[in-house]
Amino acid sequence: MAEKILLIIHETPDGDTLAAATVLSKVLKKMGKSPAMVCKDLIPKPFLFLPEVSEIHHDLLFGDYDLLAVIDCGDIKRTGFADRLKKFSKTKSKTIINIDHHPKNDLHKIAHLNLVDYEASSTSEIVYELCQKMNADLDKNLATALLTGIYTDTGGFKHSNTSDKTLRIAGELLRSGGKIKTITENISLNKTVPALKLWGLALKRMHRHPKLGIVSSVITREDLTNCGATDDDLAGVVNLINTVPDAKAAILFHETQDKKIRASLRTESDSVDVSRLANIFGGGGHKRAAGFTIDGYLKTTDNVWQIVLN
Ligand SMILES: [Mn+2]
Repeated sequence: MAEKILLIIHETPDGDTLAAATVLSKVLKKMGKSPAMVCKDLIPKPFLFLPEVSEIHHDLLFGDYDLLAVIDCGDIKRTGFADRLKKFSKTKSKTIINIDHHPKNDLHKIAHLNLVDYEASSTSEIVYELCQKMNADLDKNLATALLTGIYTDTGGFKHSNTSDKTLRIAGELLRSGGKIKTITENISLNKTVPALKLWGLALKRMHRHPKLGIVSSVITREDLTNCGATDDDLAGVVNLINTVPDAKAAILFHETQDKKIRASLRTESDSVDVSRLANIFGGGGHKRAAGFTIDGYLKTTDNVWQIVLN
C-alpha cells in the first residue's frame, strides 16, 4: 500500500484540476496517508478559496513518493513535469495513476492504472464517484470544492458536457452542504475594473471570419499593463466571445508571460471539434474546449492583427 502520494495538478491550473486534487488530498489525509500536491504554476486568485490550496507546492522531489496521481492533465506535457514523470514511470516499485476525462490522453502509456472517463464532465465528477467508492465523508467544504470543479468545466452547467449524471452528482453535493453562492461569488461575480476593461478590449477587437464563421479576438501583454489586469483576468474572455450564436468556433489569442502566444478555442457547434485544430498546432483539449501555444507575438497594422512567428 502506497503511503507517500504525490498529486500532480496541471500547469495553468483551472478549477477542475485544483478541486479534484485538493479534495483527494484531504480525503487521503483522513485515511491516514501522507499526500502532497504539486503544480508548476501559481494558483489563480479566484481559486484561493478552495480547501488546502495553500499547501500546493510548485516543485517537489518526485523520488520521495511511492505513488503519483496525475489529475486532469490530458497529456504528459501538461503536467509541467514531463521528463521527471517519464523517469518516475521507469522506476521499479513506483506507481502512476492517471485520473482524467480528456480524450487522446497519452498518459495511459506511462500510467500503471487509468481512471479515465471521457463521458465525465470533469475530473471532479470522477473524483466524486471515487470518494463514494471509498466511503469518504464529504463535508460542506469538500462538496463546494467538487462542485467548483464541475461548475467551471461545464461553464456553469451551460456546456453540453453537462449530463443527467453531472446534475445528479451536483445535486448530491448540494445536499452534502456544497454552496453554489461561494462558487459564483469567487469565480463569476468577482470581476474587477481591470478585468472588465480587458473584456471591453477583447470585445472591441472581435472579428468574425466571413467564410469560416470563426470569431476571434486578441490580447497583448501591453493590454494587460494598460488595463492594470493580470493573467488571471484572461479567464473567461474566450467563453465570452463564444456567445455569438451562429459562430462555428471562438478563438482568443493572447500573449503569455514567457513571450509566446496562447490560443484558446471554444465551440458550441456539434459538428466542430476544436481539439483537432489545436492538435495541428501541437496543442490539445476537448471537442468543445482546446488550446495550443505558438512561439511568436501579436502585431497590429491598420486594425488588422497578425501573428508574427519568432
Ligand atoms: Mn477538467
